[in-house]
Amino acid sequence: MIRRRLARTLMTASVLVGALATLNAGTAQAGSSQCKAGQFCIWENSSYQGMFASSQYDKSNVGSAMNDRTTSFWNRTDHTVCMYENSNFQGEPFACTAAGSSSPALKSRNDTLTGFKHFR
Ligand SMILES: [Ca+2]
Repeated sequence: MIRRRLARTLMTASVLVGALATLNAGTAQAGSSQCKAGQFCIWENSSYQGMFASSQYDKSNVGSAMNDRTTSFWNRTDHTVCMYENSNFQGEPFACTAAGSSSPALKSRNDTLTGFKHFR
């Protein structure tokens, strides 16, 4: 487990710099109001609380700060967004969410999101 986590950390470190350029991340003012129209939004904790990140673009890896921490989400786009357990959209998405859908608490796949992809 520790070894897997370390490998993952090393892997994400290389893409972190690029990811931060377009990923809006922050901890201030938690809550669903953080999520702007047109964005796919994720939070570290249930009920849209804790660390937050959002993007209108595909994210092959959300970065080490948010990797494997997503517990709630809101798809505030007008299209489907799929969530992936692995970086670079490898494997099948573990969930695809319709436009406008949200969840205050992911049940079966809590803390597994690494990337997400927009399907316009
Ligand atoms: Ca979490």
